[in-house]
Amino acid sequence: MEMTMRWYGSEFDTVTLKQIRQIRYVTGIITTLYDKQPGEVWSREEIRALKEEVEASGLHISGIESVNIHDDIKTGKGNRDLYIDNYIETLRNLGEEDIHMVCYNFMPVFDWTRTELARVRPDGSTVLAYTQEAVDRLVPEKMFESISGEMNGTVMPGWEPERMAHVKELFEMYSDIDEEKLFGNLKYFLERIMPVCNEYDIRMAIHPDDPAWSVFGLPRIITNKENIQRMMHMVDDAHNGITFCSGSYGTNLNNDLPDMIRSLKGRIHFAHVRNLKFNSEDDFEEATHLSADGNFDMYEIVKALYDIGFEGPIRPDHGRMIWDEVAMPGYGLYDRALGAAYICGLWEAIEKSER
Ligand SMILES: [Mn+2]
Repeated sequence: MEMTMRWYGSEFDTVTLKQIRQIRYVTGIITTLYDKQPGEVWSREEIRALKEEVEASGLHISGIESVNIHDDIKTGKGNRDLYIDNYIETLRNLGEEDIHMVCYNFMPVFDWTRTELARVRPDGSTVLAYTQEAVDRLVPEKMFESISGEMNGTVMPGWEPERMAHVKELFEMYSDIDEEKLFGNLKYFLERIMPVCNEYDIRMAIHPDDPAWSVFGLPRIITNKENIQRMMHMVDDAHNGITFCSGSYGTNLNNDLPDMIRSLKGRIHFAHVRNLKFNSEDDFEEATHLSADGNFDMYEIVKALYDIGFEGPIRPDHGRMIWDEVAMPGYGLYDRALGAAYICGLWEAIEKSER
């Protein structure tokens, strides 16, 4: 594995490449062209400029999170083919620039969903949290308003104000889309992009739905082992793989995370490792990475990745906000650096005990 950190670009991130380099555990950067809208082509020049900036800091790009998918592709409507053509061109340009891993998601309307971005824990740190009760109380169109006040002046991925201004229309677009149709549209998209992925060895890594169940009546398909197996079999190519995000699959306590990892050998191209603490079945908060602080056995998760011979990038996922840092919720420097150190410590211990 390679330890990496997500970085949103110097224009958008409060964390600098210089700071990330000094974590030392981290050698790779997961990044994106953050101001690109879904459906837009990423030019080679833009990709190269980003790459050069990262490399000038002594790091390198280990993958892209994300190249977002236009809603016409997810719904199979309107200009789907045009947007897939654009996506293919972006993949080709990434391949030409020697970038071989792309994370994306196929979630309708909302990317990840949380109901609080700054829940205060007993130690005074703040974390992202979710309660089903709060979601059930909300009108979907007000979702953005309800959380935007806690974004610390940052733009959060998947919650871009431009997109959220059209939430009502987006819901209408998805009104006749059920799980079967969404699976069909994902298959259509994957079949069209696989040739370019094979040509340039680009590993596509779909991010699970977060939380791993339907919210606001919208269909969600990347939620459990059975559905991922279905997705991988329907387009049976090693380049069609997944991002194993413990914090997203883990929202459903029925998901056995180490077992899922073992069953996906060869198809996990990227891993997000993080812990969650459940206060009840539908009230959870993002804990520290430490096993003892949450519900997951982080040793077993990292061990499963080690056992399947995982060689891709891992990143610590959302961290708490600690030490008075002001940053994009979940994406401060300090707690993610602690997370990276913790995961690397587990990895070293496993590696040495297996020798
Ligand atoms: Mn994730």
